[in-house]
Amino acid sequence: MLLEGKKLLVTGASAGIGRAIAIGAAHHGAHVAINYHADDDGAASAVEEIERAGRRAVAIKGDVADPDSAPAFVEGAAEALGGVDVFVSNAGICPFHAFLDMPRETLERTLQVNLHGAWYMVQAAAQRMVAQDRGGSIIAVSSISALVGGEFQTHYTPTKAGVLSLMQSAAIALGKHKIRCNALLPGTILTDINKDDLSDPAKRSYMEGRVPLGRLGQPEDMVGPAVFLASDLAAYVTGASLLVDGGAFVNLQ
Ligand code: NAD
Ligand code: RM4
Repeated sequence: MLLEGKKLLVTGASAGIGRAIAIGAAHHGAHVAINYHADDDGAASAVEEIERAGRRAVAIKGDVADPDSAPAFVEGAAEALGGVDVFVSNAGICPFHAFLDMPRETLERTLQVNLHGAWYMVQAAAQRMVAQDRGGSIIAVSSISALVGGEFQTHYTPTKAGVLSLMQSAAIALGKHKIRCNALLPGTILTDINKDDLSDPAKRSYMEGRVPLGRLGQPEDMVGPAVFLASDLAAYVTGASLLVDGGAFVNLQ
C-alpha cells in the first residue's frame, strides 16, 4: 500500500503498460483516472479492475496530440478524484517504418503523440499540482530507445530522448514546488505496440537473446518501478531515469 489515498492519472491506459500501471497503482491504494484514445471497451474494463481493487476510477477519452485534451483530462480527473498527486505520461505510438521512404505523416503523427502529447499533458498536470500546493510526482514513460537507436524507429527514438529530456528540465522547473519528475525507460515489453514487429520469429529471438534475464518484459514488470517513483519512498528522487529492461542496455558482449 505505497500509494494509499493518492490520486494518480495515467495517459494511454486502456491497454499495455499504462493499463498495468493504472491497475497496479490501484492495488497499492491509489484512486486512478485514465486517459484513453479510442478503445472504449479496454477503458471500461480497466475502470472495472480498479474499482474491483476497491478504489475510485474514471476514464476520460481524448487524443493526447490535441492540446485541449490535456487540461480536459487533468481537470476532469481532479474533479472526479479530488485532486492530482501523481501523473504518468504513458501514451505513445511506434509505427515501425524504414527511414529512407518514411511518409511525412508517419513522422509528424509520431512526434505529435509521443512528444507534443507528453509535453501538453505534463504541463497541464504541473499547473494543477502547483495550484494545489502540495507537491506531486510526474513520471514519463520514455524508453531504452532514448539511449540507443533502431533501424525502423528513426521517428520514434528522438521522441523518447525528448521525453527523457522533458523530465530533466521539468525536474528543475518544478523542484521549487516540490514536484518530482522522473523517467521510466522500459526495454522491450510485450504489448500491442510491438506485436507485428515481434511476430517475426528471427527478430523476436534476437531481442530475447539480448536480455541477460532471459525473457522479454511483461506490462506488469513496469508496475513496481512506477509505484516506487510515484511513492514517498522516492521523496528525494527527481530528474532521474530508471531503466527497466532485464539488462538489455548493458549487454554488449
Ligand atoms: P500499447 O500500444 O499497448 O499502449 C499504448 C497506449 O497509448 C494505448 O492504450 C493507446 O491507445 C494509447 N495511445 C496511442 N495514441 C494515443 C493518443 N493519441 N492519445 C491517447 N492515447 C493514445 O503499447 P505500450 O507498450 O503499452 O506503450 C506505452 C508506452 O510505453 C509508450 O509511450 C511506448 O513508447 C512506451 N514503451 C514501450 C515499450 C515496449 O517495448 N512495449 C518499450 C519502451 C517504451
Ligand atoms: C521501445 C523499444 C522496444 C520496442 C518498442 C516499440 O522503446 O524500442 O524494443 O518494441 O519501443
